[in-house]
Amino acid sequence: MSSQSKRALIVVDVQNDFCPGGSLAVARGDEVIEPLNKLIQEFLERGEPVFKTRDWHPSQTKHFADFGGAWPVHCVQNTKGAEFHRALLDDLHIRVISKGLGDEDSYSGFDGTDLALQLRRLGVEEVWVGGLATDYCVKNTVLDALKEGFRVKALADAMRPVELKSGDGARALNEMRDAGAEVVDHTQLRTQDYVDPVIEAYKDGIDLTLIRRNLALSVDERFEQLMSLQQLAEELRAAGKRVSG
Ligand code: VGL
Ligand code: ZN
Repeated sequence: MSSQSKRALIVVDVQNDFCPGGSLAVARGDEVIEPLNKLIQEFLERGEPVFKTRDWHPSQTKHFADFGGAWPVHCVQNTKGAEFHRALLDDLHIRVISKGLGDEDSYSGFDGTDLALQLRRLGVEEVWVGGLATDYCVKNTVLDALKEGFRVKALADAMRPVELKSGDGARALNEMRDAGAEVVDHTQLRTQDYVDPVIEAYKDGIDLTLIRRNLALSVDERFEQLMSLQQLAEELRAAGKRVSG
């Protein structure tokens, strides 16, 4: 049970420019949102870390065709195209990793970022990866995660390829598998069965749903609950004085 390793979810580049209507639109790219939202919610409910990476380019970079690179202008910092798709779940607990800040084609969420450091500090051993695009940023993020020593589940039904050449998506999945990633459909994963080792340690006689609900609260919501408890305590104390006095 508590032999289960600590996990994190990495949602790669689900940004407007990679979705239908964007400047580097991935066919059916928005279809990754539904499965990823489900996973985001499940991870957050259990207090497990969730990361979103974003392609975050300067307006002039050798990554773009205009300056010698391969790609149309996309995901320029602080533009609408660089924003996460509005249907993708947002939450205070989600950590955002910005990448592609320079002139290199840095496709991986680990390239030039502190993602590996953050994962290690959190004690994470296994990462689940999905998003856009299968044959570029997802693939490179998965390969780097393996190089960094993490176990990887590549969420095949929660990613879509650019496919400059047809077949690139399938080839990318094979590369990930050959490098040691477990390629899975998210529906195969029994995420609900996960048992948090901390909860497990206190298990006797506690209400797990209460703890899960509390883990999902924001700091503000927790503060509000604390204040109302304090108020209740004061009222009880005042009532006690009236009775004894
Ligand atoms: C990506 C091409 C260029 C990606 C980023 O997120 O997969 N692809 N920049
Ligand atoms: Zn890019």
